[in-house]
Amino acid sequence: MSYTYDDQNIFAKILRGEIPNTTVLETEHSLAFRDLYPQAPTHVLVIPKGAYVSYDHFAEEASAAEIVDYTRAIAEVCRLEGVSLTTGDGFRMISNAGADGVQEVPHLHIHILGGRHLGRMLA
Ligand code: DGP
Repeated sequence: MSYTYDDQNIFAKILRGEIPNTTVLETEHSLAFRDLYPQAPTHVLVIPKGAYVSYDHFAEEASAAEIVDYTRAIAEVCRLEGVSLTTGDGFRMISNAGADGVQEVPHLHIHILGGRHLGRMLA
């Protein structure tokens, strides 16, 4: 079975400039912007510009250049937001996928949360 990508999802529209966003960082292959409904003082979504529905899709099919760019963009956002271990007190990364993961927007995004103690979370 292969991955299915719906190019009418909200983040695809953000990438096409059809919906506004508050950009934190843009790189060649990645975009980071503020979550519309922040759950913490820092709540940034980092997405690849390519059409990937989930992390497993991205990891399997993205180029090495896209993967390096995306990985580094996430770290750079943490630094810029003052939550990295070099600039602050830490952060949490979450990526929901599919129905069981309760993924609302079907374009890969990693949530970066920080700026407060986030409590324990495993469920
Ligand atoms: P998830 O459940 O992991 O798919 O989270 C989707 C997140 O996207 C959720 O935290 C709210 C956020 N979101 C939904 N619509 C928009 C939007 O139009 N703009 C922005 N910036 N964030 C959005």
